[in-house]
Amino acid sequence: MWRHKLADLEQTALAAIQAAATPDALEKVRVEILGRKGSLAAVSREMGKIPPEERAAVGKRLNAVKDAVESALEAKQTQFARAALNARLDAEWVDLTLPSPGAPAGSLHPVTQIQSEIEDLFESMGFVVLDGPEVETEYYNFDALNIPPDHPARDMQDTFWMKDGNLLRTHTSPVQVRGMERLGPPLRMIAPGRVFRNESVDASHEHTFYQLEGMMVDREVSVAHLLYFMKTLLQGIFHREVAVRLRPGFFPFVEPGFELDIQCLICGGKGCPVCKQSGWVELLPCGLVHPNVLRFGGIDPDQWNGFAFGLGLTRLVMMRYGIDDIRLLQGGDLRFLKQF
Ligand code: FA5
Repeated sequence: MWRHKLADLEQTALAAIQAAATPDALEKVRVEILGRKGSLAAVSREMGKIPPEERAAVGKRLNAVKDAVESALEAKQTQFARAALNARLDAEWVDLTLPSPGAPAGSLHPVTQIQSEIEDLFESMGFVVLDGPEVETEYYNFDALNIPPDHPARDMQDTFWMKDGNLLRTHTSPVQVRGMERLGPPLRMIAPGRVFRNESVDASHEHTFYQLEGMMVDREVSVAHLLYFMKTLLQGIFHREVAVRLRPGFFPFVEPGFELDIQCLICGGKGCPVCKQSGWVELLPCGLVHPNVLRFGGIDPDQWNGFAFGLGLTRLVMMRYGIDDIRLLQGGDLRFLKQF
C-alpha cells in the first residue's frame, strides 16, 4: 500500500513539475511537494504508523522519491534560467559585421560658405585672394590708411589695443597696403578675414565679425568700374535684383567715398531691429583709393589709381539667409549651424 502511495505521489509530483509553465508556478509546485506542509512531509509524519519491519524499506523509497523530485525541479529550473538567458541574448543581439554609422559629419559655417563663393567669383575676374594678420600694427591699421594719430576717424572704430602698442585689426583694409607692397601695380586683390571692435553687441553688431576687402589698382580706374564690380558681387550672391542705394560716405582712405546700402531683406524694407527700423542695411562701403594710401603702398598716384571696398561679410550672410540676429552666427549652437 505504501509502495503504491509513494509511486502515485512521485508520478503526480513529476507531472506537476513538468507542467509548470513559469518560474513562479514551479516554485509553487516545489512548496506543495517539498515544503513543511507539503505532500512528502505528510508521508514522513505518518512513518510512525508503518509496521516497524516495513519502515526501513519505505524510508528508503521515500528518500528516492525526494531525490527524483529534487533533480526534476533542478532540471526544470535550469531550463527556465537558460530560456531567460537566451531571451536576454536575443534582445541584446548585435551584428558585429554591420558597417559602423561613422562619425557625425560637420558642415561649413555659413560665413565660410559665402566667403568661398565670393572668392570663386572674384578669382574668375582675375583677383587674387590675400590674407593678413589679425594682430596688426598701428601703422597698417591706421597710419598707412591716411588716418594719422589724433585723427578723429580713429574714433569711428573702437579698438582693442594690445599692451605692446599693436592692436586687433578693426577692419580688413590694412591688407590693402600689404597687398600693394607685395604685388605692385596693376593689381586686383580681395582679402576676407576676421576683424574686432570694442563695441556693444546688438542684433546687427558683433565685437568679432568678418569683412571682405577688395582692391583694384590700374590705369584710369573710375567709379563706373567700382559700381560694375559691386553689382556683379551682389548679383553673384543673391542671384536676383536687390534694391541698393549709394550715398556719400567718409573714409580717410578713399576719395570720393560711398556707402552702398541694401534694402533690408529681413523686413523687406519695412523696418526691424536688424536695420534699426530704417529699412536699409550698411553693407558695402567703398570708394576710389586716396592718393596718400597709394603712396603708402609704394605706388605712384600720378600713374595709377584704383578702387577699394570693405564688404561686411557677416551682415551679408544675415541678409542672404534671413538671419535676424548676428549673435546666432557665433553662438556655437549646433542646431542653428546644422541648417546650412
Ligand atoms: C570699414 O571698416 C572700412 N574699412 C570699409 C572700407 C573699405 C571703406 C575700403 C572704403 C574702402 P565700416 O566701419 O563701415 O567700414 O565697416 C564696413 C562694414 O562692416 C559695414 O558696412 C558693416 O556691414 C560691417 N560692420 C561694421 N561694424 C560691424 C559690427 N560691429 N558687426 C558686424 N558688422 C559690422
